[in-house]
Amino acid sequence: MTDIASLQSDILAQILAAGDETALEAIRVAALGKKGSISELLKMLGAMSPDERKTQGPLLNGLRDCVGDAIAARKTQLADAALEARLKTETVDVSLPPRPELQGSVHPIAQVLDEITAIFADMGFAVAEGPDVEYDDYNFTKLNIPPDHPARQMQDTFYVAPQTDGSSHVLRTHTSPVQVRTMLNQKPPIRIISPGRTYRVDSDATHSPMFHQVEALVVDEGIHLGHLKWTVEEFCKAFFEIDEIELRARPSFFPFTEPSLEWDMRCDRSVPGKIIFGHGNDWLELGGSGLVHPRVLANCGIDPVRYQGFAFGFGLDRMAMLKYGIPDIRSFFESDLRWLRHYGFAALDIPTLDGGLSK
Ligand code: 2NM
Repeated sequence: MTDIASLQSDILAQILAAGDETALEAIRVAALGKKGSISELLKMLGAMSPDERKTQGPLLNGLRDCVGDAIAARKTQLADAALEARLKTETVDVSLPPRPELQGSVHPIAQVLDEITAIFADMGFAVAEGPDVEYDDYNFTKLNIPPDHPARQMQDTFYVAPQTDGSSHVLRTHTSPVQVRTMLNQKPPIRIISPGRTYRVDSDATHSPMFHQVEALVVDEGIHLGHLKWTVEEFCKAFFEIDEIELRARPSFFPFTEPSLEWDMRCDRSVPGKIIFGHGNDWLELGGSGLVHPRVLANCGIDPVRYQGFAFGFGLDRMAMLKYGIPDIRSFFESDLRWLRHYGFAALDIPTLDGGLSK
């Protein structure tokens, strides 16, 4: 007869020593499984005499219950310990800063466009837009550049295949056709800027076949060169973020303006790779301008006796290059992420023009 007390203490010791649920389960099978040590003893009860069964029965049942309870208790203990260990290793530090999300940045051309739009909006200009594929008529003819005019060769043009309706299209070489569309559709007073993509057959470090222009147009009664000069000056002060500037006007020629002027701003280029605006012994070319040619006004349905206009235009890409020190125009369109991170602007930055340069 096996000593029940020593079997019990032996199994209980094993249960306490079990390090995980697998070991505990092996102990359970060895004791209470079909062929387990306790099960085998319980099977022997049937062969005992009634007296023997009376004494052995409660003892063996007690052993079975005691071991069963000990296993259940140890199981809970092991599960609690496992959870405790997981909680210790898998702690969440809620005080950690969030992982930075990958963020895009605003392209310098988009930034400069926002800045320029804000400056002109302050002066009461609306933004006008038009298609990149333009009527030859709007891009050239209405702007006083008839089909055989030599000025057509001034800007090497991308021609689009002739249309079935006989109309001739080009990739617009400037945004002036947007001015034409506006004058055809609106009555003066007109105050608009027309930013957008423009196209010319040209490609080197300072010319891209696709580039961006902004042109401004004002049409009203009594418009003269003084209005033009003031507007160019105010724009330059706001855009380059300086109070004192000196502008120089040079006579020029454009078929669509008379007289025509080109504007330079005083600057300092004595430090290599750097341009200081406002003072110095050099001049920076800004762009062209003039009083809208009376023939252009008439072509667009505006009475040139009653109304006068001024217009000017400049390259958006060139403005971005000057203001933010970007040396090669082609880099704008290469989509190089390192370049975009370097020259890009934080999203949601409102172009207040009080710190763009100090970035
Ligand atoms: C320039 C220079 C001079 C210009 C003229 C017109 C229009 F449609 F009113 F005649 N739009 N833009 C103009 C005049 C543009 O860019 C260098």
